[in-house]
Amino acid sequence: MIETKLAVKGMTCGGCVRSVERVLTALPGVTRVEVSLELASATVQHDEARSGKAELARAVQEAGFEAA
Ligand code: 9UX
Repeated sequence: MIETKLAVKGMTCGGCVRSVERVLTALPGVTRVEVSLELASATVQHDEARSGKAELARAVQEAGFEAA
């Protein structure tokens, strides 16, 4: 289990935060998600053998946001 912090650009309201939380929480091996509008970030605890950093970023991008 590791913790990854992604920079997420493009979130402008609480609905965006919930969207990002939802797509990250849905990934296999994700056990904790904290998304901050103010910090433009998503902090995720995950089993990297099931979902790695690239999968996290891709899920956020597919939801319509920039992630790095
Ligand atoms: Mo808020 Mo985000 O109405 O795409 S959900 S701006």
